[in-house]
Amino acid sequence: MLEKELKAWPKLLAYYQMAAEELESDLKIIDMDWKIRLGYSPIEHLKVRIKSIDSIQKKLDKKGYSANFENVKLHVLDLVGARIITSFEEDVYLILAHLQERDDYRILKVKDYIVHPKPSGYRSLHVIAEIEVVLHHETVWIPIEIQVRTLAMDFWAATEHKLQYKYPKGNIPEAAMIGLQQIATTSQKLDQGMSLIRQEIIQRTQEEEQE
Ligand code: 0O2
Repeated sequence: MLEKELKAWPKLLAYYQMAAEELESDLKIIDMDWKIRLGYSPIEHLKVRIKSIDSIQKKLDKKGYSANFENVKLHVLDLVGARIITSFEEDVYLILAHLQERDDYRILKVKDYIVHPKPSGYRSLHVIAEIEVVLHHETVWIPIEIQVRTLAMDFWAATEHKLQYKYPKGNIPEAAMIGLQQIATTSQKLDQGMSLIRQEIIQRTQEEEQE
């Protein structure tokens, strides 16, 4: 049903495609700029995707909306999504600060599941925004979602996501849920440990430079 409607709406889909191109190119440019200027980029790697029709349908079903264009526009704000992976937790917030400074992004909402992890143990920073796409005769703002997280957070999320296929949500045995929460805590400790080591190295290097 939704597939049929979306196929009949190529202009809107084209806007989302353009937004995905713009987003990917912006993020790659930021990454290059950081590397050239500072010798270090907070972006370890990144991926931009357009949500599959199946996935859009599932999201609408989950939220109780019927499958039509209007509901997609209003309620599926992650149709264009980027996932940025960083090495360190501090880098997540460097990326957020950069996005907040830009005029071609309008930040609508920030969901900080790092400070407030989900009950499952999921940690990540979600930035819901609009990206400016400049066309020949008009400028359009398209909704996007950028998920920013460390390698450790991503390891947990990607692996847990795979397990959900084996045990669709709600059916995960309690022991497995507790196990996943414990591993999430371990991944948090990994992040904290790495950040501590990094701070010590930076401090030592600064002290040596002053000597
Ligand atoms: P996909 O394939 O990753 O896109 P929203 O649906 O965004 O309007 P909601 O449901 O509150 O509102 O969204 P939330 O929880 O802020 O963000 C949903 C996305 O976060 C999911 O996207 C996942 O990518 C990720 N996520 C949230 N909770 C978990 C979790 O417990 N485990 C894992 N592995 N990922 C999680 P989608 O749309 O489900 O799928």
